[in-house]
Amino acid sequence: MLKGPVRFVGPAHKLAACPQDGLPEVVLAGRSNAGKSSLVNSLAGSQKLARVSRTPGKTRQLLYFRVRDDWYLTDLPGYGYTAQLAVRESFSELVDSYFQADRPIRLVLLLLDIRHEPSQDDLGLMTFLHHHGLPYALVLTKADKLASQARRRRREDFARSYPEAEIFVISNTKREGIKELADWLEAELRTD
Ligand SMILES: Nc1nc2c(ncn2[C@@H]2O[C@H](COP(=O)(O)OP(=O)(O)OP(=O)(O)O)[C@@H](O)[C@H]2O)c(=O)[nH]1
Ligand SMILES: [Mg+2]
Repeated sequence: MLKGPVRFVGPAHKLAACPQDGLPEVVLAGRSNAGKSSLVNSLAGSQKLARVSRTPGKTRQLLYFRVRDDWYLTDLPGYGYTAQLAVRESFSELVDSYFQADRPIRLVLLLLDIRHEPSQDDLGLMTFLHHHGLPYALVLTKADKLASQARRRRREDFARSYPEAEIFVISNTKREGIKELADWLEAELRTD
């Protein structure tokens, strides 16, 4: 858990509505249903902070959470959930414009379901982040769905494929790996 308090600041449906105070942001990105909003709750130690749903596409705006007065956790809408092209494009435009807007992004956490290979959208985002020099870590979610040996194997697979990336394995439901991730984030964001 982060050394709170973590509080909901508000949604931003367009770039102009994002905070303008220059505080660093840790961004949670990944496909819909990967567990981004659940991770906000896990990190904050509150199951009610960010809305989670069985139905993919729960988060439809950028949601800002402030960690103390120091930095933001930004929960992005997930990609790849809807067949409705118009809806899908307006969300992905928001996410694209967000990443290209020169915001004070300190770190991107790319959430991937540990059971699946990265999608085309995941790979596209990784290429984009790499190209723009934005540091990112891979957070493999839903580890509780695998036995420990399979879990270890998946972690090794990812480490082999992405040798330069920091990798975390977590379960939001079993609250595993959360402390390691929270401690690492606090250390990365420390300014003194
Ligand atoms: N078993 C298991 N289920 C999880 C875990 N994390 C999230 N879930 C479930 O996965 C579903 C989606 O979780 P969300 O946190 O809403 O996913 P999201 O990435 O915010 O999805 P969007 O808002 O659509 O982008 C919910 O039913 C969660 O309860 C996990 O670590 N283990
Ligand atoms: Mg969400």
